[in-house]
Amino acid sequence: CARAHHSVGVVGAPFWKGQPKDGVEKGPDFIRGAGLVEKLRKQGCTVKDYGNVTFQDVSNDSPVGKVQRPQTVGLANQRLADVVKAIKNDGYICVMLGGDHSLAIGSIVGHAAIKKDLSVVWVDAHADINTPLTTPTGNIHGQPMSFLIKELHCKMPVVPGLSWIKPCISANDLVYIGLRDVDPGEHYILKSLGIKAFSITEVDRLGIAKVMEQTCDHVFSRGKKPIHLSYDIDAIDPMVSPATGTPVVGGLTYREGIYITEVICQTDLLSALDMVEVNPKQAKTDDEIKSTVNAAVDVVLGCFGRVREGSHPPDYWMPHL
Ligand code: Z70
Ligand code: MN
Ligand code: MN
Ligand code: MN
Repeated sequence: CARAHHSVGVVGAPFWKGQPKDGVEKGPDFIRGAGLVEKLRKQGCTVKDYGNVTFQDVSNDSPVGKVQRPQTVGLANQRLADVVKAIKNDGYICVMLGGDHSLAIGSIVGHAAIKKDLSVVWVDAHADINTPLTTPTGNIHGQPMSFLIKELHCKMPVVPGLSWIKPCISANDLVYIGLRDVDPGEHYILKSLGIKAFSITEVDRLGIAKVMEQTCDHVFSRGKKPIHLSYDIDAIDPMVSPATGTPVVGGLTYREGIYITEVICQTDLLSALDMVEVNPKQAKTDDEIKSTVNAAVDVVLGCFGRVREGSHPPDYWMPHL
């Protein structure tokens, strides 16, 4: 897979209003600024950069129950879903650079509109599956999966601005990796729907290689379907990726975080990737920005054939005497 050809469509989604901390809208430009597109091409990918999505502001977007900025987040995700649809229709693997994790709504809805029957692998410290009724914060970046899971539909209130979202993922087709900050309502949902979740404790118990074997077994058990990988940079330990809105100690090591992407790449089923929650403004130093952005870039590169053992093109010719 090291030199397998990948066609990659990159889109930036500079949006932060799914949570209260601005700065995460700078993610796409920082990740591009670190050379993402050039590095993907250097490892053999065909890349089209679709630029950044532009988002409209919605005035008078007052909370509905606890839910903050439902109209703004809803409209942004409708826009994003249309762009992701276009990228998939053009035949690319879609890479969405966030932005906060509420954007997974548009990314997954757009993806699912083109590829029926997806698996979702969600790498995150958080489960992001609070419903508008269980959310302790009201932040929609803590709720995206609740809008997307078919089995939760009956528990979802109608929220103006978000009522267009049609759930498109079965509870059986979702796997979590890296969880370590899960709210009571979320834990109840995971257990009652039997959602496959490898918390950081399972990573400790099994090791990341077994976790990925079992992740693949689970997502392949109902046939080979396209994979949507939704990768929150806060899954990785804040020693490595501190520039994020909600760092949680005791995360994945850099190596574990990258190993996940190498295994996903080898499945050859990756169809869309979200790289979200890089917030340069949350960094205390330039080195913290660098380390976080570098981890985000390496996650994307790992998804598209970068292998740490090194590689050479099939036509490599050894210099000789
Ligand atoms: C909490 C909530 C969250 C990311 C924080 C936190 C969710 N469970 N997600 N940071 N990326 O607000 O629902
Ligand atoms: Mn590959
Ligand atoms: Mn998240
Ligand atoms: Mn998170």
